[in-house]
Amino acid sequence: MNISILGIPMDLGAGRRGVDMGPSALRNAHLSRALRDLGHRVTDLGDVRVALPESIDKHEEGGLVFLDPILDACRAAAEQVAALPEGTFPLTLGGDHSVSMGTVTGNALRGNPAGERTGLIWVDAHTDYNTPRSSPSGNIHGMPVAHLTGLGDPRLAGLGGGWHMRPEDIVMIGIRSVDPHERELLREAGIKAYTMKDVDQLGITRIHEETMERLGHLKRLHVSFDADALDPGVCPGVGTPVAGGLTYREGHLLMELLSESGRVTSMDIVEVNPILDTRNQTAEVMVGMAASLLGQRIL
Ligand code: NNH
Ligand code: MN
Ligand code: MN
Ligand code: MN
Repeated sequence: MNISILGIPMDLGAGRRGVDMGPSALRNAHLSRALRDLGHRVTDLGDVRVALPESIDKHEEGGLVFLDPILDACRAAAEQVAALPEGTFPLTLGGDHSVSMGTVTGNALRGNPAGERTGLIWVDAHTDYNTPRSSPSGNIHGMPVAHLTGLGDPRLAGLGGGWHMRPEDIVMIGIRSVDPHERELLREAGIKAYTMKDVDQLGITRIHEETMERLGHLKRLHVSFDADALDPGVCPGVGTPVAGGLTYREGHLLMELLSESGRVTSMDIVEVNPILDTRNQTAEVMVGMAASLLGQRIL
């Protein structure tokens, strides 16, 4: 397969600094080499240009922190991804999770004259379904899925022109932290979310089967993998750790099963924060997750 790597070194959407170094940390953990060793052709497109928080005002408007520069970076990411040739697998590196408004939009619109729908598998401790009104923090990384479905601020929700994700095309896995108003919005939208309780009770195998069935009508599937979905013991380098996450093997099993399905067409790795990490462990673990999704097998 042809894989194109694109970094979005942005921490403007998060409450803590440092995820802007995520793409470097992942490259330092030998991302390209790991994928080449699996037989893929890998092109690293470098990074999207992102404003530095030091060089702009931290203005907050309507419950949104750093709206304009985040919009710019998401637009640039969407454009670059949408322009990739068909048959290429885009592997996009955050950055905080607000980058996914750009990457998912770019992937959904890429080479798609027939308007095929795209499914979204959101692997995260959080549901990221806040709007500016429901958000307790104003941090845009807690809002990408809501905006992808058209809720919230019209500028962020308008990144895809008139395009929006359909709530029924979204499945979330690993969930264990949801804000009070966010919970109501999720319920209203009817988004399927597998909590950690579901992971404990059903197991990853069953969750994967149900996910494939639920998204069975879709030809394009995007996996957005927030490093904080994994347990903080496995991935300590994240800004909003929540205890009781996916184990190392649960993460790999999910990626292995998705890989075997042959249906995933793009992926993000986000929220890797090397400042908060231990010897780049989180980046190394996430490189392993990408490798499992892209065909690495034990035997
Ligand atoms: N729900 C919180 C908020 O909206 C935290 C979001 N943090 C994340 N999401 N890391 O994945 O501010
Ligand atoms: Mn997230
Ligand atoms: Mn998260
Ligand atoms: Mn819109």
